[in-house]
Amino acid sequence: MAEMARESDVSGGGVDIDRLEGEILGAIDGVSAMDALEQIRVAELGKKGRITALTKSLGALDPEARREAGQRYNVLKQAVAHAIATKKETLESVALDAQLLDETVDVTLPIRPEIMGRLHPVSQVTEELIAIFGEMGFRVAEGPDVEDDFNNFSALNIPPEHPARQMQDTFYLQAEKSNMPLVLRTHTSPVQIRTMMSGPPPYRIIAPGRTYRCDYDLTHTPMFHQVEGLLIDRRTHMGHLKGCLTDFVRTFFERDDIPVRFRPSYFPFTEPSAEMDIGCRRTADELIIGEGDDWLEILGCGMVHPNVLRAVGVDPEVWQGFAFGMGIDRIAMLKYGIPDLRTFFEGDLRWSGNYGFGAIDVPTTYGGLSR
Ligand code: 2NM
Repeated sequence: MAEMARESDVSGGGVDIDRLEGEILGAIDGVSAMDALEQIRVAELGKKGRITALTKSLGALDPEARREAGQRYNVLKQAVAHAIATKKETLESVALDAQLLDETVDVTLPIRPEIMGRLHPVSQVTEELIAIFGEMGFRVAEGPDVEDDFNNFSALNIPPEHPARQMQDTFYLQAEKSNMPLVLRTHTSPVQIRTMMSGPPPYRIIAPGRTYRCDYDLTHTPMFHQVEGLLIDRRTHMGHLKGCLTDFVRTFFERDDIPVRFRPSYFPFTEPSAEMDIGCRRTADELIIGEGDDWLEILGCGMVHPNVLRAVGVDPEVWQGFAFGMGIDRIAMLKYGIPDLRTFFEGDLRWSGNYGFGAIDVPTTYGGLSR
């Protein structure tokens, strides 16, 4: 040790480099804050730092001593730079550990209701529909909001002159390249078309989602939600349709004695077509569902038209079935007593607080749909 010290004494041209190195490394070792470490870096390696000054002083030495001292200073410089870098890493990792410890989230803490988001009634009802029809074997199918004329109209047996195609009812998009007009889907039926074109029967699907029509008043918004269902098999008949939809409304409104009736109707895509009513009672300011001798229209349905099956390449001599459609917003209003449709899309947090649902419990038919 004494030998070494003497030697570096010589190479340092009067400065004890070993002692200096020990002193600096000791200071770095003792540091516990990033700014103190930076101060040391500036004081030693900065433009006016001690080691920088030593290097500058080399010019005054004769060549032999300069070479020897230069090598020693370089070693010193590297040792100090390395010690600083290592210390910096340590400090950063200590800071991260402290931050992680400080920001720990205790997931076992009870929920604070005042900061919990609420599920929109449309989302809640959609989950309920999925639960009910899911239990009957229907799977959820989805498709794009922007559709072409074939999927939204032609394949559904809606002729070119049909009023539904008019500009007043349908949002047409500016055609970009082709002369094929695109539309915002006016119903979710194009999802059924896509499903039938993408694989062979049987089919058992529901398609919930956004739909668009040029309409805005007390009971209509230009964007609204629909669910449609499709069941195609070899021997499906109107009795299946009636049983399926009767079970549905009774489960949905959570009353197993709701009276139902089917009235003849017309849709281009079904034959025969029907509208389903449920029993209700109307008082001055209330609508009670499931009792009384008044009727309330709830959905449209029918046996899928052979022309629709032909359009998607399904043989109507072998396959047949039913389809139905209803407004999700409307059945949400009926079930949960929400008077004004337009409030659905205003994004008012006070409204969500009042009409919204807890986001934790998933509706099931056995666990209670709306509890
Ligand atoms: C309704 C009423 C009756 C319907 C028909 C089809 C398809 F694609 F299979 F032909 N999808 N949805 C349908 C039938 C929809 O909504 C009131």
